[in-house]
Amino acid sequence: MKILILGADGYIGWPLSLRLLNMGHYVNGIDNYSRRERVLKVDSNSLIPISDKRWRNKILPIEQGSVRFLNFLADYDCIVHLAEQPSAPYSMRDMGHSLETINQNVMGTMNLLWLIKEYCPNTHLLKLGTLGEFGYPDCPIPEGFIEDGDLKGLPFPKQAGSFYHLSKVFDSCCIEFVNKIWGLRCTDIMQGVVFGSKTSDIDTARKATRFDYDQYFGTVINRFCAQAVCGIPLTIYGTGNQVRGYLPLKDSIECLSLAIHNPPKQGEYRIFNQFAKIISLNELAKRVETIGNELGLNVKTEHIANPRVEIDNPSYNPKQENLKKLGFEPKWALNDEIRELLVELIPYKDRISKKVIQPTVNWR
Ligand code: USQ
Repeated sequence: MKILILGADGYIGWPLSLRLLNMGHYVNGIDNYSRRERVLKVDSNSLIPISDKRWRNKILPIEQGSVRFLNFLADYDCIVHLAEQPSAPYSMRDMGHSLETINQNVMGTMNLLWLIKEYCPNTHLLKLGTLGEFGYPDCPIPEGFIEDGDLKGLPFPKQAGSFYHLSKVFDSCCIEFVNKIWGLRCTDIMQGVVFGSKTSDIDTARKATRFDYDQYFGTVINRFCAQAVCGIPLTIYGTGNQVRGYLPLKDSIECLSLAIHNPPKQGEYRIFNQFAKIISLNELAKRVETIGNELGLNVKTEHIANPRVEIDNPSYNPKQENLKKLGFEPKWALNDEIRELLVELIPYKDRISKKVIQPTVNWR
């Protein structure tokens, strides 16, 4: 297959590119390196060092690409769109950062949808959304559409928890709309919180993917593990009863790869709820603490005032059928994943900047 990856330098884009290359596909990547720049701007850096120039081809930010320059899009079987600002706290920092997020994410998606219509209406668009688009309602969350009753077939309500999540909601609405009016074939991935640094394709230090732990770009398990290795109490926000769907990086790559190899039919818009384990923050923190202490670290936990506005919903229940039908099945144990990550991070502990860990962005 010929696959174009937008956001190919990122935490997920890079290992996905490696996987597809290893499978023998023709893979091209586009990235404007905005993630690298944003992390540096908040005085942090990838904890695991990553190489400087990983893509030989021309780096071309989507928003600078005009229709004239992008007619090569017609060559691809699949376009994977990962090129977005991915952080909820970053989007809640102030007006400028919320506008930057909405602008990059929504405009990038809009540009891309028009380009696909113009140049490659048969190409499969695989777009990364987020499970947080649905919020945390007190009922099972279907894969995008209400499954029974009078409202059957209508889109399941979206309840975003940040301007970042709102940008993804708007993306999804646009994709669903262009599917209806132009018949584009799209997969919209509602992905949970990804953690970890390893996939089977990352077999040398040169192939490492970035690993962030700062208050903006580090996801919670990655942050807890970094905090554990450098002796900072794990920062549990609020009660710690918040429940989320998590998946290790290796499952994220596996699922995206399944979606690429099993494209939707022409004119089909499908949604995948992509996660592997549903668990509360307190449970996660307890596991990191226990495993860290077994490894000789002195791990402590701390509940700090929640800077976000969040719901505790212990009955959180997103459904997952579409990926299972394609053969997805998590084959790991959370404790093993946490142990592997802690062991991997220990040698880098002196690279951790303690001043970028505590949250300073308040949702209120
Ligand atoms: N949290 C803590 N302590 C921390 C950091 C986070 O208790 O030090 C809590 C948060 O309050 C939240 C949970 O951990 O309840 C998850 O936070 P997160 O920062 O790991 O994840 P989130 O902001 O929801 O966003 C991440 C990715 C985003 C992706 C999303 C999937 O950054 O790109 O879309 O996970 S989901 O959460 O399902 O919407």
